[in-house]
Amino acid sequence: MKSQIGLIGLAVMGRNFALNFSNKNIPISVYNRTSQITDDFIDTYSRSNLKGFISLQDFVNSLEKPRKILLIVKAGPAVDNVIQELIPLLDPNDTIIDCGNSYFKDTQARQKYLQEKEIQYIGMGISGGEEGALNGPSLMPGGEKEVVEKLLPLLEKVAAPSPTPCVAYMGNNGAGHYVKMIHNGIEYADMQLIAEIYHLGRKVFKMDNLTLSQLFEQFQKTELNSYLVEITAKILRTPDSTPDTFLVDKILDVAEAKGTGKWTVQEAVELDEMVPSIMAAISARSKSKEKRKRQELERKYKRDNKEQLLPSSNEINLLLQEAMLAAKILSYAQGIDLLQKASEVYQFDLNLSKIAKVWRGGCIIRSSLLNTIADHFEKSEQSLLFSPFFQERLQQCMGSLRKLIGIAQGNTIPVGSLSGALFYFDLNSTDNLPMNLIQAQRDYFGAHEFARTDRPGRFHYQWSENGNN
Ligand code: NBP
Repeated sequence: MKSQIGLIGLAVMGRNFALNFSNKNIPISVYNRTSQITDDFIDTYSRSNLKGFISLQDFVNSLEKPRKILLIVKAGPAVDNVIQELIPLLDPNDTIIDCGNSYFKDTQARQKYLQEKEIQYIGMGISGGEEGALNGPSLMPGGEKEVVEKLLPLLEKVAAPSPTPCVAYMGNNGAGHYVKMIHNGIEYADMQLIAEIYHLGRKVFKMDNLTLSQLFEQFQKTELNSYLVEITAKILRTPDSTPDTFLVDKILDVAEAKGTGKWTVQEAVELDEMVPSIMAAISARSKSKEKRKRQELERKYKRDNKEQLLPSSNEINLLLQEAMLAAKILSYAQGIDLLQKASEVYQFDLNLSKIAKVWRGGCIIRSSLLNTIADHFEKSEQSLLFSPFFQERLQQCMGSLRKLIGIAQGNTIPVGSLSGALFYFDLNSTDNLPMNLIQAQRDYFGAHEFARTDRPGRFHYQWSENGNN
C-alpha cells in the first residue's frame, strides 16, 4: 500500500511530526539525509503505517499520487538542496510542503521556481516544539489557495484539536512563513516580558523561586493564562540535584536565538512599523552573550539605586500582574500591526481572526488573550488598540505598567520589553508629538520643508543668514 504522505528530515520536529501522522492512522513514508537516523527511527517505532527509506527514489515511489512531501530540514540552503534532489523524481502536480522556519522571501522565490516546473510549493509555519509536533501543532500553510485547501482535511487531523483545529489557509506568496515569523517575534517579546517580571521579582521584591512560581501559577488563573506562563511556573520550582537548590539558578544567563525574531524587527523597519518589545527581546539575548563585558562594566559603574518607596507586599502581585497584562496586550498589538501592514504591502490578504484562532492551540504563544483578539478581528479591521475590551483593560493596567517601569529604572533593572510596550502605547496614543521640532531641524540643515498647522502647503524658512540654508 502506498503512503498518503511523505516526510523528509528526521530531527526533533520531523520525527515527532511523522509519529503524529502515524498515530492518526495516516500512512507515512520518511527519509533522512543520514540514513542511520532513518534506520534507528524505524527500529524504534516499528509500525505498519510508518515506512522508512534509505533511497530518495524509493521514498518518492512509495507515495500516493499526486504526492505530498513535507520537508522539515534546517531552514536555508538545506531546503534548496532537497528541492534539487526531488525535482527529477517528481511529477507535475506533486506538492512540496516546507515546514521549516524558512525566510518568506525564499519561500516566494521557491514557489515561483517550482511553478515553472509544475510542482506545487507550500510554505507552512509550524509551531509547538517537539511536544506540539507529536500531539498537535499550530499550522500556518501558505501558497496557492486551491492547493492548500486540498491539504486542509489531512492537516486538520494532525493539528492541535482545540478549541478548533489549529490550521487555516494563511495566504499566497510566502504568507504562511510570514505569519510564523511574526508568531516567533511575539514569542520573543512574551518570553522577555516574563523574564523581566522574574528579574524584578527576585532582585527588587526579593521573591524566592517558589514564591515566583506561585505568582506565575496565580497568573494562570487570570487573562495572562498561557503556555509560557504555565511552563515558567514549572521551571521555577524545578529542583537541582543538591537539596534546596533550583535548576534555574544554575543555568548560565546567556540566551540564544535562531533568527526569526531578527527578521521580524527587520521587517518592521522595512514596512515603517514599530515592534520595540520584540526589538528589546532580541537586544537582551544578543547582549546576554557578552557576559565578560557585562561583568566588567558592572564592576566599573557604581549602582546609583535610589531609595524608593516600594509597594506593600499585598500590592506587589497585582502590580506585576497588571503591568504584565498591559505589556502583553501591547506586544501582541505590535506583531499584529506588522501583520496588517504586510498584508497590504505584500497582498497576502490575511485574515487576522483566523490567525489568532490558529494560534490558540498547539503553539508556543497560545494564550487565552487570543480568544479576545480573534473576536476583535471578527468585527473590526482596526488595530487592537481600538478594541473596546482591550481599551478597558489598558485603561485599568497602564498605571501599573508605568509604576513598575519606574521601579525598575530606580533599581537599575533593564526592562526593555516592558518599556517598549509603554513606548508603543504612548507613541500611538499621543496627539501632539515633538515632530514639529524635528521637521524644523530638517528644514534648517537640509531645506526639507515643513507643513504648517495654520495653512496648507509646503514651506521653507531661511533660518540663518550665514549658516546652512
Ligand atoms: P534542524 O533545524 O536541526 O535540522 C536538522 C535536519 O535537517 C536533519 O534531518 C538534517 O539531516 C537535515 N539537513 C541538514 Br542540517 N542539511 C541537509 C541537507 N543539505 N540535505 C538534507 N537534509 C539536511 O531540525 P529541527 O530542530 O527538527 O527543525 C526543523 C525545521 O523546523 C527548522 O527549519 C526549524 O527552524 C523548524 N522548527 C523547529 C522547531 C523546534 O522547536 N526545533 C519549531 C518550529 C519549527 P541529517 O540528519 O542528515 O543531518
